[in-house]
Amino acid sequence: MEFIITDSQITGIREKVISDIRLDADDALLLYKSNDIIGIAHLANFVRRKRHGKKAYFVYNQHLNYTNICINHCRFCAYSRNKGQSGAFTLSIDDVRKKLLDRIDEPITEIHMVGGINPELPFDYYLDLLKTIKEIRPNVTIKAFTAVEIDHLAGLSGLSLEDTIHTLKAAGLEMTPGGGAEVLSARVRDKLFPRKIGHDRWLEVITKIHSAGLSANATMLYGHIETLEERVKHFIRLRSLQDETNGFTAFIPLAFHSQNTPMSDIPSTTAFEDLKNIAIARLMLDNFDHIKAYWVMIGEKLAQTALSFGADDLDGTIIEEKITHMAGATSSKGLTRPKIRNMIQSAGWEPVERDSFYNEI
Ligand code: V47
Ligand code: SF4
Repeated sequence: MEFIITDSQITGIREKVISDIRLDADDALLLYKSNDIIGIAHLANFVRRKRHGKKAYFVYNQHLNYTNICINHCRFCAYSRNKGQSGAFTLSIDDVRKKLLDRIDEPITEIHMVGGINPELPFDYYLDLLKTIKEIRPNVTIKAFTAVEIDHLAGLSGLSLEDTIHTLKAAGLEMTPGGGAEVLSARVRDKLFPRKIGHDRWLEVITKIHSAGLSANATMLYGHIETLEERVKHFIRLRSLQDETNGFTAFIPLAFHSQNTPMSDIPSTTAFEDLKNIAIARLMLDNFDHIKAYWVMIGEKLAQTALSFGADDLDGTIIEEKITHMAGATSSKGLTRPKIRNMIQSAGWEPVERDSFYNEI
């Protein structure tokens, strides 16, 4: 395989990638500092093709946000509200039932459900959410509650963290979304999300999720105040945990959208940065099967291009995305199957509809 690398600083990394030698933190920093985007793309695409050939995955999913009332007040969040504030909402179990029934004729295979940390909701509410979804759609996979929510639920349930997770699993939880990781750095947390669990606890909760036999994803919120070194540390922390548990399914980089947040002066990430970040994630996270180009964050056109920069998955149809759109995302709120298939096919890849665990449908 011919690689076109023009930056002599990263030719050593090419040898490592070809020989399947794990990259270290210094390699990742060299890649971040290099402007040889085509060279980096070649390397990431080599790894991506070795794992997945021509396949590019998507899922037919539905997002449910059960509440936006949240006591954490993360500075990057445009979605959350205080109780009583205009726009604040909490879905009743009947509202959830209605949202599910509204789309009952669609071939949805995954429900993605997250919400704010709303102190008024009892533990039983969360169990009822899961049971209601399973009652109405017995065959969907429920991917719900980030490690931040699971930590909060352990506080509510009066049970240990392990028993809380087992109780949620018994009610239908099968997988957790990657959110809440943000950047696994104490410095960034102190500045942006001091009320949310720190990186040690996030990793601990994920370890327990994995050991309960549930799968979890991992995200990274980038493009705010984090340094390149902090991004790299984030990768290394995720990779080390994956070495231990092998419980992560996919990694999803999340580009920060600043509109309607206290950090609205921070400009959007650029296409160059988004693509480079995806490629470096593919190269660093050698023990993750899947890297998602989340079209909601980076737009449909860039997500399509990202399939040649290491990504193998576009996430899903979604229909009603709130978190990023409240922060100014200009992507669609949802995509149809033919649209996603066309995005994949017209970029030269083979569309594969999958379930949450990447079984082909
Ligand atoms: O943790 C919040 C992020 C996350 C903003 O696992 C923002 O398949 C950008 O977990 N700009 C939640 N991002 C979303 C999440 C997710 C999304 C897609 C797929 C999966 C998966 C998981 O949303 C939060 C936070 O990092 N977020 N505000 C914002 N203004
Ligand atoms: Fe709350 Fe999540 Fe928004 Fe933070 S990102 S304020 S935890 S809803």
